[in-house]
Amino acid sequence: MELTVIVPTFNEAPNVAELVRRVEAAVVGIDAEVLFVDDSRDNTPDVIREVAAQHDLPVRLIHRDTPVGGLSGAVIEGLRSTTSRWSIVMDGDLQHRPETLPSIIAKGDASGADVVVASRHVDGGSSDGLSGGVRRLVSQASIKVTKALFPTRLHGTTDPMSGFFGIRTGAIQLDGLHARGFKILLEILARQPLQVAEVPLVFEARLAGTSKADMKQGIALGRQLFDLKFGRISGFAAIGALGAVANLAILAGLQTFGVGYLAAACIAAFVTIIGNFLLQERFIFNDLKHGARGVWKRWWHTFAFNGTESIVRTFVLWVIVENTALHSVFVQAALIAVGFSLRYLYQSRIVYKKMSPEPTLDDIIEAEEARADEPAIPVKATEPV
Ligand SMILES: Nc1nc2c(ncn2[C@@H]2O[C@H](COP(=O)(O)OP(=O)(O)OP(=O)(O)O)[C@@H](O)[C@H]2O)c(=O)[nH]1
Ligand SMILES: [Mg+2]
Repeated sequence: MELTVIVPTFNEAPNVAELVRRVEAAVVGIDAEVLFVDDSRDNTPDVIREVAAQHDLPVRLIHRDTPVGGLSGAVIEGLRSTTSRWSIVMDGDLQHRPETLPSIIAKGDASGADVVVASRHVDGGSSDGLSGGVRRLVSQASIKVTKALFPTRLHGTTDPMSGFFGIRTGAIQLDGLHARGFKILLEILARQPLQVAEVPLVFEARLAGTSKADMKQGIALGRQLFDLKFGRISGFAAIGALGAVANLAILAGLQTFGVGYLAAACIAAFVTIIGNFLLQERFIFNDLKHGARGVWKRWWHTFAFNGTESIVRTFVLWVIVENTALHSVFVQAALIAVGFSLRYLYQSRIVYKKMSPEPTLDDIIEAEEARADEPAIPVKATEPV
């Protein structure tokens, strides 16, 4: 197939019929399909099925019962499930004109680009449909900041936050992408060097339904930028540093209440390991945890490794300090640095490792036991409709 139009949808029922009608008219002469990746909580999937039955244009639906990674996760899932020559990602509320679709492929083929961005900020483009002057200002400011942070990778685009873009299938590495937030194009462009071309985007007002953009998306963008710029390890280090400060505060605090220093150290270590685990689950590995082992297993792995690391580190500290002239604080600092690296490797490679699709014997037994308790396990529906 020539083109898959990937449309992420969240409660977009009133827009589906008009969207499919306009896409079908726009792609005449192109071997195309529409793929809705839907996380709706309303009747959008039913509407998609009804509308699909009324059109010759092939329409597929992936409805996700567990919407991992929100809008970005939906787009990645869509990209994974197509082998068309081009994939074009487009909003489901008709803010993106379907009539632009053929020009994206034409531009990509003429320029040889991997990615074609429909941009509001080139000649012929406009962002008039963006509701409110404040939102337009915020949008422009965030583009400036983002481009300043990634001058090389984003050199080829004037609109790295656009939700309307084409991808030459196979040109990008999907595995390294972090599925979170609204700005999947930014994620794609910042993580890998790609050849980018642009076409103008006239950004319309949303046809019907309600916006899902809110303050939370702004915070998510901040976190995405931080992670893209500094990587996961710096966030991990920040949480580790916070943990170290908390550890000392608890140690000192408990001693003022008369708790002995060894007992206080154990309590401080325990509390900090729990605190660090919760923070890293929420902020550092939140995009990996869904594909990894279960939360209790993640916790026991973390606890066992951190506990063992503390004990071994203290023992090595004792051996070195007793047998050399080195000062204990310097030795401890060096050991903490080594321990930090090992902990990071262990967490990212083992605790949050994506589990293989082949189940182990333990998994099969566990699944059998769970099935006996719970007769109906909902499954994801990938249906041609
Ligand atoms: N699958 C999926 N789609 C989503 C999710 N959140 C938003 N979308 C879809 O992504 C597209 C963009 O979301 P919008 O709410 O229109 O965001 P926006 O265009 O920045 O905001 P407005 O200008 O107010 O429309 C729409 O098609 C939404 O239905 C989600 O969590 N999962
Ligand atoms: Mg919109």
